[in-house]
Amino acid sequence: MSNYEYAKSKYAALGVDTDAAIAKLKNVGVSLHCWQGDDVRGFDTDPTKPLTGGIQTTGNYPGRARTPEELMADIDMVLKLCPGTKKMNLHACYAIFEDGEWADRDKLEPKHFAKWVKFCKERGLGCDFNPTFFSHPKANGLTLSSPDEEIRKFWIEHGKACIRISNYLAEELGQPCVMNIWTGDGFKDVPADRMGPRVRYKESIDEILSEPFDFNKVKPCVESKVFGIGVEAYTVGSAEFSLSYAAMNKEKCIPLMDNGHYHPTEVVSDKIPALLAFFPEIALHITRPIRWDSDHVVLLDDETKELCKEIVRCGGLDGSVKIALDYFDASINRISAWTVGFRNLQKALLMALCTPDFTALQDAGNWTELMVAQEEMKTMPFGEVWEEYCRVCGAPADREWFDEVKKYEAEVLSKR
Ligand code: RNT
Ligand code: ZN
Repeated sequence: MSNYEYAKSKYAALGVDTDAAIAKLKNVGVSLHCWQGDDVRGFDTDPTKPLTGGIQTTGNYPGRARTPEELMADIDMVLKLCPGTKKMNLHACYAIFEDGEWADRDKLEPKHFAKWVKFCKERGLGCDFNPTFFSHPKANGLTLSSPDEEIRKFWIEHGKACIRISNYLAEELGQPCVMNIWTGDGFKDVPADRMGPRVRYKESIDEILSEPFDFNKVKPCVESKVFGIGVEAYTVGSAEFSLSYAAMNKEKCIPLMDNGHYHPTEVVSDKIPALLAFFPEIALHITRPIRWDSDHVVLLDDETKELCKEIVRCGGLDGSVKIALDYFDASINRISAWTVGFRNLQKALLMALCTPDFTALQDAGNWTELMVAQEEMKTMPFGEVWEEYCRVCGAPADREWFDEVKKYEAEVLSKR
């Protein structure tokens, strides 16, 4: 009996079909964020200028991708090292200009993403998209909530351009494009007017979403955040603001929760069924918050497992939960950061799929046995199932992929 056969029989005794779990997860699309590879720089602004607009990367590990070619080569490594179905996730600042051409954010067109479409088509990937409301001369203060009409209009035009680009991505790649609106709009210290920016933000999103689109193809989201670097006192797109916006505009917009964007003891795992009781679709950014940072590499920690348990338990793998990664670490090998996070999310999803449904124990009020059963799941031979999943997906197992990263670092990254 192989190790996997043994593990399979242990799970089967609990009523879990590990082959079915593997087959199910294999086809679940997870968005891979392009921005881990270059510290959220993109290609449309001066790379020597610091990031602005409520996010920041720290660290200067060598090997940052500086061009579309370098970023695509790095993404190819990650695609190879990770099991499962991937979808690309791009930001508008990753527009690729040709022949010395350049377009400002309000003038971006689908053609500026033609090379990404080619990249995705060649690899059979769908693509999600994000307008970039940061790291730009017009993003030094408020953007969509700005009291300066010229600035606010500029960013509305950017949002509309991004709807058109998202539509292009969806049509070209034959998969819906999740388009996430996040701004770092907010204030470092106690504001005089909390209402004005929120009313303007609401009107701006209304204007962006007035751009015609098919909600079956383009899936606009609004992402909330409780704080950002330099905007510690007040964010315009707070949890209540964003959730209310999505609730009032269900026919054209879905809520996005980033689990790094809440108070430290709040957990997004619990919010998944809360939102799914009202929304047919929700979107997630999976990340790891530590103290004041919201964007550390995803680990196989308790909350990642609980998030995945809720996604699975709530039927989210059938498309109602749009799953994306969102983190960036510039202090370690970036390919490794990407791979560790993606593989951990896959592990947590597979673990959830290999967990029996204990609802009957809960409904019978059998709390003693529920605790025993849930605790005993923690020492099941999951590693064997994970290894089988990697094998079925044609991806390297644990302890096999990191050598490839080291080789790539020596041969490619260290020469940049
Ligand atoms: C920032 C938000 C946002 C960004 C990306 C780059 O706190 O989480 O989603 O990380 O859009
Ligand atoms: Zn996010």
